[in-house]
Amino acid sequence: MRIGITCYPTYGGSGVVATELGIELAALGHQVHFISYSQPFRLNGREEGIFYHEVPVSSYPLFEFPPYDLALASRMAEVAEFNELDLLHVHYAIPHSVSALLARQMLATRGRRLPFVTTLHGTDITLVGLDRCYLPITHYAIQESDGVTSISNYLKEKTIESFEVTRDIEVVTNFVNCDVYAPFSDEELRAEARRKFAAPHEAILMHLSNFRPVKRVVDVVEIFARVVSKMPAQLVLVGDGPDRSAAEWLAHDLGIQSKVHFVGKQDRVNELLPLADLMLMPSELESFGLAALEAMACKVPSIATRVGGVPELIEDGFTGLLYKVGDVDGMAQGALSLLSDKARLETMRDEVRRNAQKRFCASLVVPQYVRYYEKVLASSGK
Ligand code: GMT
Repeated sequence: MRIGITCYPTYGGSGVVATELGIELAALGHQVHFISYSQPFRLNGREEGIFYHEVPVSSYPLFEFPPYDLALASRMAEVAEFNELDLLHVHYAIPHSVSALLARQMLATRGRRLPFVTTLHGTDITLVGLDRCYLPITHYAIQESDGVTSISNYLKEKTIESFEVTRDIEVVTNFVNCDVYAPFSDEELRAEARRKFAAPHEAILMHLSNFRPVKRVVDVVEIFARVVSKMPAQLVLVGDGPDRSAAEWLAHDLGIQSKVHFVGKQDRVNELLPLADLMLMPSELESFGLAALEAMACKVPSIATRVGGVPELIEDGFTGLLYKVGDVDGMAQGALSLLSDKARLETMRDEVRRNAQKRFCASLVVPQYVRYYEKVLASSGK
């Protein structure tokens, strides 16, 4: 198949899923065309079968808000026509599904069919999509998509309930390439690599996100402060975003700044995750929790919140520990209890890796997308 993919190309879970999907599809022999305002950050531009088409957005003094969604629709139609795309797959409903709808209509007037699949990721439904200024158009574009997938059952139900969507939604979960996201094969190498952040007797806690308020990064620092007051430990925060400075201030105020490492945005998080003993994901909401899945594949269990789709990924007590949002005392207690019980931690470490491989491996999930594309193409008469 020749597939066009549109996503937010910078840091964020939906862009990561879209990019990893493109890479996996190309590896299966499909031709993949990314269409967005900049090259997705996990692409290096040399992957076989993958092409990137930039969307230029010109500004003009009259345009206080340059219309990216229109430029995107034009580019989608052009790329689809020049490269004979079979379908478009857009990640994150706003505004990508609306642009795809326009591109489909433009091409229809030229006698070409261009079905599109919209994948719902989370805040496009739970936050942004419920904003009155976006709700009617998001609802319309979801209804009019040729196919709609969501990354968890939670998000599917939420979409049906909040948007009163009446069409079918297929659940295709987030996935991880278990060969790329993997634990160290050698404990000595792991111990050596951990020295970058911690002495041998210290635990490493990690957090990975875009530091938006929904991630509650300040809670991460609060949890760590409670842990480090009881045992030697270091905290590594991967990513960047609006709440970074609040977290930095808190680390300073609590006097633990020398043990808190803000490493910023990283391209190869698969090299950092296996260093951790535990992942902290105290989010206000997660439709799935891709960061926790990536950690699981690297043999790292999460201390997380029981929100959204997280319980579909993490079984409390078995593949991680789940708490109420804001329960920093509980999460710190949970982390301490696991870190001080080596046998229990080891069992859980093995279990999370097994679970990632058994349920969420790219080789299992990506074919679900391919089958879904085939179904959409068949029902749209292509
Ligand atoms: O919250 C983020 O990290 C970004 C956001 C996005 O759309 O880019 O992530 C959402 O999509 C991820 C990939 O499908 C999910 O794993 C995240 O749970 C989801 N985030 C939220 O629901 C807050």
